[in-house]
Amino acid sequence: MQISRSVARDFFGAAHIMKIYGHIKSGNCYKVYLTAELLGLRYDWITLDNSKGETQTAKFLAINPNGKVPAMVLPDGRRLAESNAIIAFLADGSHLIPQDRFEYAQMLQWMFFEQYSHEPYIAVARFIQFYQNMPAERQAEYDTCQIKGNATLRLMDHHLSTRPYFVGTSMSLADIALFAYTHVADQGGFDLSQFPHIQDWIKRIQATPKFAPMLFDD
Ligand SMILES: N[C@@H](CCC(=O)N[C@@H](CS)C(=O)NCC(=O)O)C(=O)O
Repeated sequence: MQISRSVARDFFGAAHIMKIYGHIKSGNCYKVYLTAELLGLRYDWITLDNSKGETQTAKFLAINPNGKVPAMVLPDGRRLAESNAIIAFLADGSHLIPQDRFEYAQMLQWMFFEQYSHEPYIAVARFIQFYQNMPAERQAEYDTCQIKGNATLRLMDHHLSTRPYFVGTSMSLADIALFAYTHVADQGGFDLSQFPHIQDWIKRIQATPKFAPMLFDD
Protein backbone atom coordinates (compact mmCIF):
# COMPACT_ATOMS: atom_id res chain seq x y z
CA MET A 1 0.00 0.00 0.00
CA GLN A 2 1.31 3.47 -0.79
CA ILE A 3 -0.66 6.51 0.22
CA SER A 4 0.42 9.59 -1.64
CA ARG A 5 -0.78 13.10 -0.97
CA SER A 6 -0.24 15.61 -3.80
CA VAL A 7 3.31 14.52 -4.48
CA ALA A 8 5.49 17.16 -6.12
CA ARG A 9 8.66 15.81 -7.70
CA ASP A 10 11.64 17.52 -9.27
CA PHE A 11 13.41 16.50 -12.50
CA PHE A 12 15.35 13.78 -10.69
CA GLY A 13 12.26 12.34 -9.08
CA ALA A 14 13.07 13.53 -5.56
CA ALA A 15 9.99 14.32 -3.52
CA HIS A 16 9.63 17.86 -2.22
CA ILE A 17 7.45 16.62 0.58
CA MET A 18 8.21 14.58 3.63
CA LYS A 19 8.25 10.81 3.56
CA ILE A 20 6.68 8.79 6.35
CA TYR A 21 7.69 5.15 6.71
CA GLY A 22 5.26 2.93 8.52
CA HIS A 23 2.66 0.24 8.63
CA ILE A 24 -0.84 1.52 9.15
CA LYS A 25 -1.99 -1.42 11.29
CA SER A 26 0.70 -0.50 13.81
CA GLY A 27 -0.79 1.89 16.35
CA ASN A 28 2.52 3.77 16.61
CA CYS A 29 2.45 4.39 12.84
CA TYR A 30 -1.27 5.13 12.83
CA LYS A 31 -0.66 8.01 15.27
CA VAL A 32 1.47 9.68 12.60
CA TYR A 33 -1.04 8.97 9.83
CA LEU A 34 -3.95 10.30 11.90
CA THR A 35 -2.07 13.45 12.90
CA ALA A 36 -1.04 14.16 9.31
CA GLU A 37 -4.59 13.65 8.08
CA LEU A 38 -6.19 15.76 10.82
CA LEU A 39 -3.81 18.57 9.90
CA GLY A 40 -4.24 18.12 6.14
CA LEU A 41 -0.49 17.73 5.60
CA ARG A 42 1.13 16.63 2.34
CA TYR A 43 3.33 13.56 2.59
CA ASP A 44 4.37 10.35 0.91
CA TRP A 45 3.51 7.25 2.92
CA ILE A 46 5.89 4.35 2.35
CA THR A 47 4.63 1.07 3.74
CA LEU A 48 7.18 -1.07 5.58
CA ASP A 49 5.90 -4.21 7.28
CA ASN A 50 7.94 -4.85 10.41
CA SER A 51 6.42 -8.34 10.71
CA LYS A 52 8.14 -9.19 7.39
CA GLY A 53 11.53 -7.84 8.50
CA GLU A 54 11.26 -4.79 6.25
CA THR A 55 12.48 -2.51 9.04
CA GLN A 56 15.80 -4.37 9.28
CA THR A 57 17.17 -3.68 5.79
CA ALA A 58 20.37 -1.65 5.42
CA LYS A 59 18.39 1.01 3.55
CA PHE A 60 15.90 1.51 6.35
CA LEU A 61 18.51 1.23 9.12
CA ALA A 62 20.20 4.23 7.49
CA ILE A 63 16.96 6.12 8.17
CA ASN A 64 16.31 4.75 11.67
CA PRO A 65 19.24 2.81 13.14
CA ASN A 66 16.80 1.50 15.76
CA GLY A 67 15.02 -0.46 13.00
CA LYS A 68 11.51 0.57 13.96
CA VAL A 69 8.65 2.34 12.28
CA PRO A 70 7.34 4.99 12.18
CA ALA A 71 10.16 7.12 10.83
CA MET A 72 10.07 10.35 8.89
CA VAL A 73 12.44 11.93 6.37
CA LEU A 74 12.10 15.63 5.61
CA PRO A 75 12.71 16.97 2.09
CA ASP A 76 16.11 18.29 3.24
CA GLY A 77 17.11 14.81 4.43
CA ARG A 78 16.69 15.23 8.18
CA ARG A 79 15.31 12.10 9.83
CA LEU A 80 13.14 11.58 12.88
CA ALA A 81 11.94 8.44 14.67
CA GLU A 82 9.65 7.69 17.65
CA SER A 83 5.94 8.17 17.01
CA ASN A 84 5.35 10.76 19.71
CA ALA A 85 8.34 12.85 18.60
CA ILE A 86 7.12 12.76 15.00
CA ILE A 87 3.58 13.84 15.86
CA ALA A 88 4.99 16.62 18.06
CA PHE A 89 6.99 17.85 15.07
CA LEU A 90 4.04 17.60 12.67
CA ALA A 91 1.58 19.34 14.99
CA ASP A 92 3.88 22.15 16.17
CA GLY A 93 1.87 25.39 16.27
CA SER A 94 -1.44 23.65 15.59
CA HIS A 95 -4.64 23.28 17.61
CA LEU A 96 -3.46 19.78 18.62
CA ILE A 97 -0.89 21.24 21.03
CA PRO A 98 -2.15 23.26 24.02
CA GLN A 99 -0.91 26.87 24.21
CA ASP A 100 -1.07 26.89 27.99
CA ARG A 101 2.29 25.87 29.48
CA PHE A 102 0.79 23.60 32.14
CA GLU A 103 -1.61 21.91 29.72
CA TYR A 104 1.32 21.41 27.35
CA ALA A 105 3.16 19.58 30.13
CA GLN A 106 0.01 17.54 30.88
CA MET A 107 -0.12 16.53 27.21
CA LEU A 108 3.48 15.30 27.50
CA GLN A 109 2.61 13.50 30.74
CA TRP A 110 -0.01 11.43 28.92
CA MET A 111 2.29 10.82 25.93
CA PHE A 112 5.03 9.47 28.21
CA PHE A 113 2.39 7.47 30.07
CA GLU A 114 1.31 5.98 26.74
CA GLN A 115 4.82 4.77 25.95
CA TYR A 116 5.58 3.37 29.42
CA SER A 117 2.25 2.21 30.89
CA HIS A 118 -0.02 1.62 27.91
CA GLU A 119 1.75 0.52 24.73
CA PRO A 120 3.96 -2.13 26.42
CA TYR A 121 0.82 -3.99 27.56
CA ILE A 122 -2.03 -3.14 25.21
CA ALA A 123 -0.01 -3.15 21.99
CA VAL A 124 1.99 -6.21 23.03
CA ALA A 125 -1.15 -8.21 23.92
CA ARG A 126 -2.57 -7.23 20.51
CA PHE A 127 0.63 -8.33 18.80
CA ILE A 128 0.58 -11.71 20.55
CA GLN A 129 -3.13 -12.33 19.83
CA PHE A 130 -3.77 -10.57 16.51
CA TYR A 131 -0.46 -11.10 14.70
CA GLN A 132 1.02 -14.19 16.35
CA ASN A 133 -2.19 -16.10 17.11
CA MET A 134 -1.33 -16.78 20.73
CA PRO A 135 1.85 -18.89 20.71
CA ALA A 136 2.02 -20.97 23.89
CA GLU A 137 5.45 -19.61 24.82
CA ARG A 138 4.02 -16.08 25.10
CA GLN A 139 0.93 -17.01 27.18
CA ALA A 140 2.44 -15.88 30.52
CA GLU A 141 3.53 -12.57 29.01
CA TYR A 142 0.05 -12.15 27.50
CA ASP A 143 -1.57 -12.79 30.89
CA THR A 144 0.61 -10.12 32.51
CA CYS A 145 -0.33 -7.72 29.70
CA GLN A 146 -4.01 -8.33 30.52
CA ILE A 147 -3.52 -7.40 34.19
CA LYS A 148 -1.38 -4.34 33.50
CA GLY A 149 -3.39 -3.27 30.45
CA ASN A 150 -6.70 -3.45 32.29
CA ALA A 151 -5.24 -1.35 35.13
CA THR A 152 -4.23 1.24 32.52
CA LEU A 153 -7.67 1.19 30.91
CA ARG A 154 -9.31 1.63 34.34
CA LEU A 155 -7.12 4.65 35.01
CA MET A 156 -7.97 6.15 31.62
CA ASP A 157 -11.69 5.48 32.07
CA HIS A 158 -11.65 7.18 35.47
CA HIS A 159 -9.82 10.21 34.03
CA LEU A 160 -12.31 10.49 31.16
CA SER A 161 -15.31 10.22 33.52
CA THR A 162 -15.09 13.96 34.24
CA ARG A 163 -13.74 15.42 30.99
CA PRO A 164 -14.13 14.95 27.24
CA TYR A 165 -10.42 14.71 26.35
CA PHE A 166 -7.23 13.88 28.23
CA VAL A 167 -6.13 17.52 28.54
CA GLY A 168 -8.25 20.66 28.60
CA THR A 169 -11.45 20.79 26.59
CA SER A 170 -10.24 19.85 23.12
CA MET A 171 -8.38 17.07 21.39
CA SER A 172 -4.59 17.10 21.70
CA LEU A 173 -1.69 14.84 20.82
CA ALA A 174 -2.30 13.08 24.14
CA ASP A 175 -5.61 11.80 22.74
CA ILE A 176 -4.03 10.74 19.44
CA ALA A 177 -1.21 8.88 21.21
CA LEU A 178 -3.65 7.03 23.48
CA PHE A 179 -6.37 6.48 20.88
CA ALA A 180 -4.11 4.55 18.49
CA TYR A 181 -3.88 1.29 20.44
CA THR A 182 -6.90 1.81 22.72
CA HIS A 183 -9.50 1.76 19.94
CA VAL A 184 -8.24 -1.64 18.75
CA ALA A 185 -7.58 -3.02 22.24
CA ASP A 186 -10.24 -5.70 21.68
CA GLN A 187 -7.79 -7.29 19.20
CA GLY A 188 -5.55 -7.85 22.22
CA GLY A 189 -8.30 -9.44 24.28
CA PHE A 190 -9.40 -6.33 26.23
CA ASP A 191 -13.11 -5.86 26.80
CA LEU A 192 -13.81 -2.18 26.12
CA SER A 193 -17.49 -2.59 27.11
CA GLN A 194 -16.22 -2.39 30.70
CA PHE A 195 -14.98 1.14 30.08
CA PRO A 196 -17.94 3.35 29.09
CA HIS A 197 -16.04 6.64 29.30
CA ILE A 198 -13.32 5.30 27.02
CA GLN A 199 -16.01 4.17 24.59
CA ASP A 200 -17.58 7.66 24.54
CA TRP A 201 -14.14 9.22 24.03
CA ILE A 202 -13.42 6.86 21.12
CA LYS A 203 -16.68 7.94 19.46
CA ARG A 204 -15.79 11.60 20.12
CA ILE A 205 -12.41 11.18 18.41
CA GLN A 206 -13.95 9.29 15.49
CA ALA A 207 -16.44 12.13 14.99
CA THR A 208 -13.66 14.74 14.67
CA PRO A 209 -13.60 16.49 11.27
CA LYS A 210 -10.94 14.95 8.98
CA PHE A 211 -10.69 11.85 11.21
CA ALA A 212 -9.02 9.02 9.26
CA PRO A 213 -9.60 5.41 10.35
CA MET A 214 -6.88 2.79 10.68
CA LEU A 215 -6.85 0.89 7.38
CA PHE A 216 -7.04 -2.85 7.55
CA ASP A 217 -6.58 -3.85 3.93
CA ASP A 218 -3.22 -3.77 2.27
N1 LIG B 1 8.63 3.77 20.76
C1 LIG B 1 8.53 3.55 19.35
C2 LIG B 1 8.09 2.13 19.10
C3 LIG B 1 8.15 1.78 17.63
C4 LIG B 1 7.91 0.32 17.41
O1 LIG B 1 7.99 -0.51 18.32
N2 LIG B 1 7.65 -0.03 16.15
C5 LIG B 1 7.41 -1.39 15.79
C6 LIG B 1 6.08 -1.46 15.02
S1 LIG B 1 4.75 -0.97 16.07
C7 LIG B 1 8.52 -1.87 14.89
O2 LIG B 1 8.87 -1.22 13.94
N3 LIG B 1 9.13 -3.01 15.22
C8 LIG B 1 10.14 -3.60 14.39
C9 LIG B 1 11.19 -4.28 15.19
O3 LIG B 1 11.20 -4.14 16.42
O4 LIG B 1 12.01 -4.94 14.55
C10 LIG B 1 7.54 4.55 18.73
O5 LIG B 1 6.66 5.03 19.46
O6 LIG B 1 7.67 4.88 17.54
